[in-house]
Amino acid sequence: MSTRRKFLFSSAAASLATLAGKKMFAAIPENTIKNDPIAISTWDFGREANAEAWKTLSSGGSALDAVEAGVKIPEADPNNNTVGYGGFPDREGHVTLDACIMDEQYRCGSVMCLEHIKHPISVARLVMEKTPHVMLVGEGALQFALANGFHKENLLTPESEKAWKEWLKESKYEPVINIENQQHLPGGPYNHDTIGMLAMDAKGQLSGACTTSGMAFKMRGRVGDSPIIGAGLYVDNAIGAATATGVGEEVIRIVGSFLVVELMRQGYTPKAACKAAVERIVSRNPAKAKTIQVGFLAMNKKGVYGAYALQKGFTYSVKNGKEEKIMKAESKW
Ligand code: SD4
Repeated sequence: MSTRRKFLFSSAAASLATLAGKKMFAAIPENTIKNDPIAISTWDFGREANAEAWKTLSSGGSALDAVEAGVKIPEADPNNNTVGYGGFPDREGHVTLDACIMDEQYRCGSVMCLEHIKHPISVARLVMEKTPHVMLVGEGALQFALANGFHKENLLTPESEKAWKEWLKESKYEPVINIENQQHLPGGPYNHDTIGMLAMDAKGQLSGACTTSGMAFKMRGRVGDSPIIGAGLYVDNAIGAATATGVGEEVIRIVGSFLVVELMRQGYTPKAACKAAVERIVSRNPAKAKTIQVGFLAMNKKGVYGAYALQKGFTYSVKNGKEEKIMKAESKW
């Protein structure tokens, strides 16, 4: 190619890139911190989980170990009514837990509708590491956990049981927007929600974990997005990672976390990708989208992160070598 042709070619390419950039990234300020490692988690209670993950990340440990250790904090917290021990039960009084984990090699593991085990995330990790499978559910997941040294525990705390019995009086089954940040619900000063955590370690490797007791007082056997790879969590070490919180059915319908990662692959910033996924939910059923909450949280391979939700009130927690903070996500409404 002649020098002049080369010049014209590269100018045209640059203009196109600028145009594409304008279209995709316009007016979306990004929260950018580029010093690895980093842990980000859904909701304000992600702060304690991030702090635990940070012990691993700051000592040169892997993102996989960090996310597992991190989400075990809310799993063990009896005052957190939407994750692990102390989680609100299903409508028949059973606490059933869902969790999944994914690492930088596209390895993943998941448990669904697991009862009596306080740390479903660790069982999910064992499914990933010890079996040729991705998912184990219900009785089979419990059997696998018990065979691998986990112990049966009663996960229904007196507070959760009281809340369930209160709920039974009306048996109103309806997701409540931002239930996780409402202060006056039974069971504690804050009624929290699913934790999804994404981390990048000192080697720049990404991993993620997601764990929940699901929607409060759900139908027996109901499973949401959280333990479904691609819906509640997805990690592509070449591109980035994403996780979701809120009404799982709407996240599953659009394969939300995978969608966010694929949009980042196309060049969207994490926040723009989360926003586009939220818009996808709105486009499917605008009337319904107004009545529910869904939030996405994402991080790309450079440690740039962002979030977006349907409704106001979605918060997320960030921890890196420089700072620890809780952010308010922007929202559609
Ligand atoms: C689910 N996404 O089971 C989870 C739970 C949740 O607000 O985040 N609820 O659908």
